[in-house]
Amino acid sequence: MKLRKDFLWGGATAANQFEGAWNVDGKGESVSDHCTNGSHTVPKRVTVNIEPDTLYPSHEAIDFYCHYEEDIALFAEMGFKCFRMSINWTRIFPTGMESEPNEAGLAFYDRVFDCCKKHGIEPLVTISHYEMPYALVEKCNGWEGREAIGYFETYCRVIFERYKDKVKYWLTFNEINAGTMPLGNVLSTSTVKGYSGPITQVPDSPQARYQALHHQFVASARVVKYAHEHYPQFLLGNMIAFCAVYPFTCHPDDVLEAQRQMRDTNWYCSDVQVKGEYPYYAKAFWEKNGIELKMEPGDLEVLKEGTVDFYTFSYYMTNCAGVGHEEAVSGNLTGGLKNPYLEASAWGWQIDPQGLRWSLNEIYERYHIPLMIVENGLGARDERSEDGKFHDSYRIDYLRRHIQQMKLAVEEDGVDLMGYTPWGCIDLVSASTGEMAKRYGFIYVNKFDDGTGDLSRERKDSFYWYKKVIATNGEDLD
Ligand code: BGP
Repeated sequence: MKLRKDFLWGGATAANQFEGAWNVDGKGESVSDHCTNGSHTVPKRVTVNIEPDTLYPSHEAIDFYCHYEEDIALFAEMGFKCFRMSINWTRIFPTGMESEPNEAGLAFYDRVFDCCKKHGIEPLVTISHYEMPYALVEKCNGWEGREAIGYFETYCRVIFERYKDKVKYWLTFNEINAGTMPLGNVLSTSTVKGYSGPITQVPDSPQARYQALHHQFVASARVVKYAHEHYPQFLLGNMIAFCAVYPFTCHPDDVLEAQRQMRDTNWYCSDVQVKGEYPYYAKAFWEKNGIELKMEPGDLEVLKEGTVDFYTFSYYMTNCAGVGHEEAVSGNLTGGLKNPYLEASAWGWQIDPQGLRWSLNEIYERYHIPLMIVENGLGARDERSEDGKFHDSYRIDYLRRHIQQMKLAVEEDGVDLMGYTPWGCIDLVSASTGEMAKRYGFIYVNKFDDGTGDLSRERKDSFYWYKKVIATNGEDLD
């Protein structure tokens, strides 16, 4: 077995983290536009009002809005077959509530998709990637309000119809399982009405958050169902921040704790979106946490009818779980216990290539639908070398080891994998910290944490390496 001939090699981005042009051509404000910068040690803040003299990294980001032709040409030079990007809801519906879409916003994505087509690149579009209109935060506390479902459906119907001949692959919500964690309040469920302060200290209401998550499940299922009925050529996927958890030891307490965390953070969401129903332990979970979900007649049916065609996920690290152990580490959305066998990135995310093979098998065994890795990569500081170039051998090493394990999962284990789009293929703003210094790209962008920089683009060593990887369909990883 080999990787598919039409394997979707590419890279991934999100509108709020790279487009900039936050208030241009009729665009409204998204929840991301209300987030300041931060760092590994100082959390970013969300603010009710846009404060003067405060840096909001999404406002300019790396200005893909004006550089898209240059950037897509660079992706094409690397041989990308696929480009994961998101549509900024507020470019299409500035407050989320208009009855007519904003033509200038629609026209922008026409230009982007046309440019992809010119270069033979297939777009993979995330419909909602941490970009809810801020006006909906004010109106209905983000996804807690059931009316958000209808606004989302209107948005989806418009973009489906407009781009039906240009886009085949769609993901409904980025990392929908962020809603299972308090940190998800800001970017994911957007349940931050009236709150200004650090994103780590939002007053958390599990009741509101899980209600919001239920609304996202219903919204996702409704639009998947609608797309299947009207656009049979579309393929729709879910998107999970796969938080792989190992037991810290073989003590049964640790094994059970790891199982609990796998359920609560991963399977709870993907069971709904892939199997079309809440898992059997959901009821006990709600009871234990004092959650009373309000469901309307038809909700459970639509979850059944709107299951996804493929499963996508982000994979950065693994964590350990157990009872009575101490040394903690951070990670993508969730932290955990330090694994003594692994090293971590400068931001404390534990690097575990074999964990990717393990995760691919765990997921495929459970669902048996095609998988796609839509985020993976190393956030690192890049320093210019004396010869003026960026020699990012550490990034190449990280990606090489992950691709090796990904191939083992396909070639030795038989997992059905559609593609691989590493995160931040061009340097962009970090979602968790708002930094530019945490770089993932094959392409360096001259933009810094204080907002300065001329936005010029340069190829790093990893650019040439990844080009060779794609050209050989993953055979040459040297
Ligand atoms: C995921 C998000 C992305 C992205 C990535 C890397 O959670 O889907 O938006 O940012 O993580 O995380 P960070 O930017 O915090 O390093």
